[in-house]
Amino acid sequence: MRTEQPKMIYLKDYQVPDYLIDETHLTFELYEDHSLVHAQLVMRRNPDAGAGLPPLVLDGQQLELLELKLDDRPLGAGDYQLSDSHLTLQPTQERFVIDSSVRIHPESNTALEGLYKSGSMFCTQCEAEGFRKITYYLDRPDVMSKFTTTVSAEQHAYPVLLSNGNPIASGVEEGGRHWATWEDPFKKPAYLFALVAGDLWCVEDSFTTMSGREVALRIYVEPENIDKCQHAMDSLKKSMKWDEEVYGREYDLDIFMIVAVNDFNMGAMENKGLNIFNSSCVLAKADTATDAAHQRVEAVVAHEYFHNWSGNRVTCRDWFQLSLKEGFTVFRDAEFSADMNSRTVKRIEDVAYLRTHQFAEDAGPMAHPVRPDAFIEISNFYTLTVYEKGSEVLRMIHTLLGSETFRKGSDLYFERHDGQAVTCDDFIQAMEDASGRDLSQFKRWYTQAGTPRLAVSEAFDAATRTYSLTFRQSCPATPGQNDKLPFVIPVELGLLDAQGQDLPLRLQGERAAVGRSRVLSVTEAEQTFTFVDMPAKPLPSLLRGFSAPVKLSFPYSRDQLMFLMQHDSDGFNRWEAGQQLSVQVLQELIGQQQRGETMQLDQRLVTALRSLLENDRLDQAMVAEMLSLPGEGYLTEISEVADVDAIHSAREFARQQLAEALFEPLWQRYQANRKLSRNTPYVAEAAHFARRSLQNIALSYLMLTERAEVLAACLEQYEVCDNMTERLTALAVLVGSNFDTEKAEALTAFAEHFKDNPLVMDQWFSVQAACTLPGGLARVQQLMQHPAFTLKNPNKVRALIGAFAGQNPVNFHAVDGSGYRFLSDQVIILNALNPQIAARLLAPLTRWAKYDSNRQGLMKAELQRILASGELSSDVFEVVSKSLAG
Ligand code: B3K
Ligand code: ZN
Repeated sequence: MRTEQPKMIYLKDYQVPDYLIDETHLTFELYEDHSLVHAQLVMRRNPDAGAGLPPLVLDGQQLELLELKLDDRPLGAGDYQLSDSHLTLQPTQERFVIDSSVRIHPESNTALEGLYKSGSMFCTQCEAEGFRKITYYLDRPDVMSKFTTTVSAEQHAYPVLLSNGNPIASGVEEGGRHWATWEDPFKKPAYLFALVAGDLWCVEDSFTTMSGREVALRIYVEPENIDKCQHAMDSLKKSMKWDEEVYGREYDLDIFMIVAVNDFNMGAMENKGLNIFNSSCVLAKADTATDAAHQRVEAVVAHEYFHNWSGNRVTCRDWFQLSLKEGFTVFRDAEFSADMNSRTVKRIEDVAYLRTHQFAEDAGPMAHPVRPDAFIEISNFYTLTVYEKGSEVLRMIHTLLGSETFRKGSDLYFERHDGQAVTCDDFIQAMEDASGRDLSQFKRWYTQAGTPRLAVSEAFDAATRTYSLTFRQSCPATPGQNDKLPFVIPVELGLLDAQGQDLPLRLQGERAAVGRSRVLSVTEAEQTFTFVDMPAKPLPSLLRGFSAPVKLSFPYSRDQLMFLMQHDSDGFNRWEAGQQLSVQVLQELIGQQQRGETMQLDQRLVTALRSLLENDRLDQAMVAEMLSLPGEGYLTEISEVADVDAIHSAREFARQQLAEALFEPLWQRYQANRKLSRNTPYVAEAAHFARRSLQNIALSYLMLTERAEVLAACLEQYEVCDNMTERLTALAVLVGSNFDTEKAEALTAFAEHFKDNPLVMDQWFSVQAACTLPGGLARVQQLMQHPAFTLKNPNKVRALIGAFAGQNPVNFHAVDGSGYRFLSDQVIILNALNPQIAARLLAPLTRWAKYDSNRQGLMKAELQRILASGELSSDVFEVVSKSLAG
């Protein structure tokens, strides 16, 4: 907990470090009730920082200084100054060596930052500023050093001792202890440091790189999980190959290790040569992990591996540049997943996520540019904007330049900056140099927050056979930014004729048509593009593949949307047309509900979905995506003032009506797919994901009819299956149903069967937390008493409290404010235990501006209560204070 007032840090204040650390030699002595860290830092004055010898200010928090030497000379208390966060001393020469010894307490570190214990193992998490909780250091990413690390621990309890790089020596000591030394030949910033000590088993494999080097691959887990590593290992090998083929990037050490830990604040961490993962992002096996979990493991393994180049070999100069590595790496992993699975389905999932969650963040009090210009606590800026919008920015560059030129740009970037800590400007410069294009206007995507709106209108002139599209862009004000300049918005589009064929696209002034789907760059506040040779008025298909992260509007009629659903050559836009149709229909129901009228479902939606279900030539995953109505979160995001209850009942009404009207085709598709699933062993591949996704969405509709044969099928699926995807869906739909006896039995049986598997128990908590039946808060409070629940484990907090606040709007937003009060109670407790998790859990309360004035008042009162609750971490303080100011 801080004792100094949290202060804002600004990008404009960046200065190069006064000193550099060429070598870092660390020795850890790990014990049960404390640990000792000895650090030898070989330092020199930074030649780029000016003349003279300013004081050396090292970062350090929660460290007990035992000994300090400068060039082997012990320093006494008068030779340095210590504060809560810094150690300051005066060097006397350009080059010098600092030796320090500190005592730390990993055994009581519940913040899970720095060195801590997860179960019986020691592990680390240093990004962004955790290394300063391990030793006194220049804890900033532009100080890159060569590390050697020696770890010593009791041998029986900690047979495995790991750190970055290659193992170079090991031995045993007297008294049952042993040690190992690791050397990392690559310079790295401290945030990439890692250490692990534990009783771990490992799965081994190897990969031969494109230049013929053999790399040992190891995944370390607790012994009971050794059977759940194969999928991650396969994913790792695919990632290594893909990065060679698509980006020409080869792995650079002789060994690559992944360690799975149960207590972890995020998904995973790309420490050089020693990735540390939340076990939820490594372990996957048919009977315990769903299809979604398998895909997540594949994506996160790839993401962390790709960081070896985009993040580690070339890193960030300062934390404002975070999206340099994160946006780029998310873009890389998204393309990898698209290549490994269904490209269109991956895009649909990512866009649905972006529009629901990132758009909401970008419209709220924590809105910030992809490259923020100020922060109080950097941990709060590992956001959807930095990651997901950052990835969209990279995708737009890729779209504008084309993949070949983009690759030239990335080659130039890696070559030019290998071993350096750089900025987003350096990245753009490489893209400009490789392409010869001027991206200066494009760079506004890095500096202006908020989601741009793009309103499109059309005009057709039969006499001149011309068709014009006019684009008007605008961007709402965000905290600290009122007036925005126009963005460069790449709009991929096609024009459909009456048969649904893409017409050749020739713009006025062009000699010939340029393809049938093309990218226009919208760069002005208002801009018109005129197409010639248009025999009749076409129907536009706009923003194909979601070519820019904007809110596009065009006055489509429902019939036009149905036409696009059937005919658009762009798969993403077929889905998008279905979403827009559903949104129109649902908004009509919401209006009827609010006016107290009887709800009437537009039968065109039934017709459109029926034709999808009856067409067995369509990709089943696409059919499943198109059957999924826009979520309550998305309907909230696009509302001016979200009426939580009307949104919920309108959507449930529509689902119920669809289930009854489409019972026959749903039942047929369900039975056919279920039969195949029953007779096919589980395979984690796209075609199988597709079959199960259609089967499972069909089941979720069918259960709404409460017919006996469906209940029997659901119970049979629950009991007779070899995989968690079928079992968990059956459980989830039972939980959401009114079959109370069957529900209770299934929940009990499930918990009994999986009580020793924490990741499966997380899923058990989540399906109950997300259940929208009345009484949600009471159920969650009851579950918090369950022996498998603990506030100390971030996965449990997310599975139960996070799922309740984030995925159960009708219960969380209960009009008496009980959901808000519950959440803030948990935030106040977690503020002391784990500030990063506490600050993240708060997100739903920061969205108060979306709701009616009664709810706004209740939400703000809870934020006030948190603010007044005592000494706040900088993490929670920043989110709460900005939310109240907004
Ligand atoms: N780079 C890590 C983020 C860790 C942040 C901790 N506050 C995970 C990732 O993006 O790969
Ligand atoms: Zn990352």
